[in-house]
Amino acid sequence: MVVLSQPGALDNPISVIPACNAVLTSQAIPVVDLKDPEAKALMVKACEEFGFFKVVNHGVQPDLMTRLEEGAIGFFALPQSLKNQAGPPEPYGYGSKRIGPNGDVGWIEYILLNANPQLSSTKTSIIFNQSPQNFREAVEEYMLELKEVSCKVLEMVAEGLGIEPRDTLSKMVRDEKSDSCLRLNHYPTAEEEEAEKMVKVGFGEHTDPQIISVLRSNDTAGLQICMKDGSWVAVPPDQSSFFIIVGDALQVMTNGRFKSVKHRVLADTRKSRVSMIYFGGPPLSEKIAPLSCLVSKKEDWLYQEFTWSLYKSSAYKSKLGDYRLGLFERQ
Ligand code: GA4
Repeated sequence: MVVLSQPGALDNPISVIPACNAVLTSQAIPVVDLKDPEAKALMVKACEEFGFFKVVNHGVQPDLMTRLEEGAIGFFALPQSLKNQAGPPEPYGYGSKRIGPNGDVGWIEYILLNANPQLSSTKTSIIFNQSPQNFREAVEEYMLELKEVSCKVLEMVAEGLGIEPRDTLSKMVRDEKSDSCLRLNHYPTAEEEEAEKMVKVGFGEHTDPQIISVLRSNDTAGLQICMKDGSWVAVPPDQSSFFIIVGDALQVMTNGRFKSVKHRVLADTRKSRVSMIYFGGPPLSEKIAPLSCLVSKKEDWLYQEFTWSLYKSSAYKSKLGDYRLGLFERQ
């Protein structure tokens, strides 16, 4: 792997990988039609095998996705000095190239928004004050819709696993204190000649700490998921579908039956990529532990119980690629 430094801009360089290294297949990715009578069982199978699947027939209007994408593109097109006023993200707000507080970098700029409007930060207000009103409206509408998609998927998964009541998982995301968030990512194009030969690491490999993430992107490739054997598979973009990502908290609640999938974005620097991800998280005070209906004996628990607040603060002390659940495994 070749690493090019970005003089003056960052303490750490953004990694670049020769494009020819990305020899990957994509046939493996499961697709679940929400209207399919077999959908629940297919979701469970996909979560066990991949921690990842694509959802079609989800009912979210394409127009809402387009409005949000256009709003995001409008914000990212603002002068850098204006965007910087809404950053750095702590953790909410505008960020550029730096991801998280511990030195991770990527070929990316982004907005991170709390889904709970009561917890909106000053930086969030700066974002919306600099954008047309319809951007704020699209964000609010999208968050409501995506909360529903997340809860619907979690209810189907719960039914597929035989968890009762069926809202055991979804109620954490539906809770008014749920610690969910929305991320709008922009992986820009690059001007250098290098762009022809190289792909830059847009977002390095990581798992999502929350229960479930629902990703939608424009039609630019870049997302890759890691298979159980450690190989990487490129996910073909599909702007009309959602991609479901199992998070660490769901791995714990299923006692490891579902694995939070390691994923990354390798940016194609000839075509910009815009993605929007809703992260469904529990309330900060929620206790996360293997569900008793899935593991009856406590001695079979693979993880200790923790509050979401503790896990989140531990995640923010880690580097992006760290295995964060290691600290919470039982001996
Ligand atoms: C990964 C999933 C979400 O994008 C995110 C990220 C967060 C951030 O960018 O602020 C983290 C990362 C994510 C995991 C470990 C910590 C926190 C950056 C980082 C190094 C918003 C989240 O919740 O966790």
